[in-house]
Amino acid sequence: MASKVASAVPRVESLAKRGLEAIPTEYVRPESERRDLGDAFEEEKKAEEGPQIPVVDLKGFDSEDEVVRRACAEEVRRVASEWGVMHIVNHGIPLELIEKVRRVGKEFFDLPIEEKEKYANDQSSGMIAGYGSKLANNASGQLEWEDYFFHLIFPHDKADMSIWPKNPANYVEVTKEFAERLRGVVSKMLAILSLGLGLDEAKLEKELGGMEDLLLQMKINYYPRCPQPDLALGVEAHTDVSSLSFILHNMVPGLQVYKDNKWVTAKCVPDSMIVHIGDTLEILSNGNYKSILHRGLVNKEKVRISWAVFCEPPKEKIVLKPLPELVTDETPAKFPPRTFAQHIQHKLFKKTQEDFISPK
Ligand SMILES: O=C(O)CCC(=O)C(=O)O
Ligand SMILES: [Fe+2]
Repeated sequence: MASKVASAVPRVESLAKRGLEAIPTEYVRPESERRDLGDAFEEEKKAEEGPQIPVVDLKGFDSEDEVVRRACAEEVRRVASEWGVMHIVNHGIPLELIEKVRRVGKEFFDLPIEEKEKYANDQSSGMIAGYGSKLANNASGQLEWEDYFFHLIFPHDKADMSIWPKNPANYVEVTKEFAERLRGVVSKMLAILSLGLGLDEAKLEKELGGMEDLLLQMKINYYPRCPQPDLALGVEAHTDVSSLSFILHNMVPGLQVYKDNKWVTAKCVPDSMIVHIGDTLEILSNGNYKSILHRGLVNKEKVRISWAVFCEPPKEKIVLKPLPELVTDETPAKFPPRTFAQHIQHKLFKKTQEDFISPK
């Protein structure tokens, strides 16, 4: 039912704090999706047996030895083609800095909800940066079990610092430093992925807008404990529209990726970051690199926090299409040319059509 209660967006955190035994129906997934949902901790245990998201060591890429560098690029290429997602270790970001990022994010979410509401976004007027929760955007009113904080973190001159959390006091300093260091890792990953496609190392970075135009957007996902984790999702199944996405979390499981017709639960790998190939790189690589479907489970015991950083090309400036070097008679272009904005629109339209054809 469409209503106009735009003022009070329900925060999942406040629902969770009420100690409900049953979650409100808007959070209950449709029957077809519920069949394979479960508590993230139990799913993590079950996952011990099956296939695992590969762990890739980036150390080799810093070597002076060209053979070692190429071997590292080949491993990343293989995993990006077969999985589209990997845990990276030896990524070059100091672990103390990552700990600080985790600390300031947690401290922000530990603030009372009224404090966080001062940063509330206004999705109806297109202001998506800030503190938010999903608004129902389809007929079923389906919602996700999470609140979030979303903001652009790089380049610094494009970031609107007025909306960054002022509490904790070191949030800005820590996040800025993290953004800078992560930007270095983005360049490194793009160089490795370029090499893997037989391209010049600087190619993908340039195609995506380079230092000035490639934007890093951070979304801190806050998933409260959920009394019925087998009925809900923290984040519904999607592929990221970004070029690359980086994910850190507080070592609580939840992420699942869809591989070979099965959901694979990501293990918590110490000192690693998760990297997803997003749609934009799938397009540029003409499908050589895969943007994998993924979702977030919730659990009964522990709050999960994840930090997703999406590396996005500019909305209008660049037309995304398979790189000519990768288009041949045998491998024709798999994707039509689209700007990033058009790609997002196209996905939204497709989703609306699906909801229309099979309302959940
Ligand atoms: O929390 C996670 O691990 C994944 C979140 C995610 O997929 C997203 O924010 O796009
Ligand atoms: Fe995602």
